[in-house]
Amino acid sequence: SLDDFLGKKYELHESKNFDEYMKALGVGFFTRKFGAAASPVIDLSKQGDEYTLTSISTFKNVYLKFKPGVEFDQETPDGRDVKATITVDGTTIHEVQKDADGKTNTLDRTWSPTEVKMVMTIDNITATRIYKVIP
Ligand code: DKA
Repeated sequence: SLDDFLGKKYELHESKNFDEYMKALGVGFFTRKFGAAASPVIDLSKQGDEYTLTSISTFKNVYLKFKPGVEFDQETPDGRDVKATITVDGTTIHEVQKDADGKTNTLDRTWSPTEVKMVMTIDNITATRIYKVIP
């Protein structure tokens, strides 16, 4: 289950179509460049029934706190305010973000012992990011 991966650290290893994805989100030039240059290290922790997905990088440190199935207000790393809901399915977390215009962005992250695979989609534009476990 997802909780088997608590405390394990993974570092960004591969990123596909991320610039196109950020453009589709409306992210500006400089944020796209700094965002693309970052190699975040992520880890998942849990306090009671609340998870924290921590992402540390030169671009930004992000602490994404969520309870499965409970909608919350999220400020995205590039500073947009969205309503987000995250559900847990096996070792995958499915995140749905809705912005003020009702536009939907989905982010799926799947944990395995060797990697975390992240797939993000908005407006039929999909980006894939692979994080590799730090041994
Ligand atoms: C990640 O966690 C990427 C998350 C995507 C955030 C949206 C745009 C960020 C702009 C730098 O690997």
